[in-house]
Amino acid sequence: MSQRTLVLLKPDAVRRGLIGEIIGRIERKAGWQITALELRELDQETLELHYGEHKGKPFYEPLVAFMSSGPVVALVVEGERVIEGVRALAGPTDPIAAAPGSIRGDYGTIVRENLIHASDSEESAIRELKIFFPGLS
Ligand code: IDP
Repeated sequence: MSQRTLVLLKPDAVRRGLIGEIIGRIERKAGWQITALELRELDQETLELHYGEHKGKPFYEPLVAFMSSGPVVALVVEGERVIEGVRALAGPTDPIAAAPGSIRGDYGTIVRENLIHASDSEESAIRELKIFFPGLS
């Protein structure tokens, strides 16, 4: 089942020089392809669309401030079961609870600054890809 997912390397990953390390892990999975890639700063409107489901939660405002604190790398990744697969590579939201070997488990300690976003379902992937890569067919 070939799928498409949205991945964001968050500002902490870019600042810490982990772009290559994280993209390398994604590239090394057999058969997955990076089909779009962009370094960009996210404005408030984009973040509100992307994280709208969290609006009103205590972590929302600091999350938006963090996500606009520096550039992110946005990627489209395509391949076999890539939505579930990138979520597995990333690990759970809390990096301390994430297993060593996962991206968050290997490099993170702070829940907010957990290095990577990956769409969590086909529905989210379609919605998020439209926000970040509206030109995709
Ligand atoms: P996910 O990124 O693992 O799918 P979500 O629940 O969708 O997790 O949360 C979005 C992002 O918001 C997380 O990746 C993390 O950066 C931040 N976040 C979530 N929960 C908390 C929290 O309790 N404290 C601080 N930041 C949080």
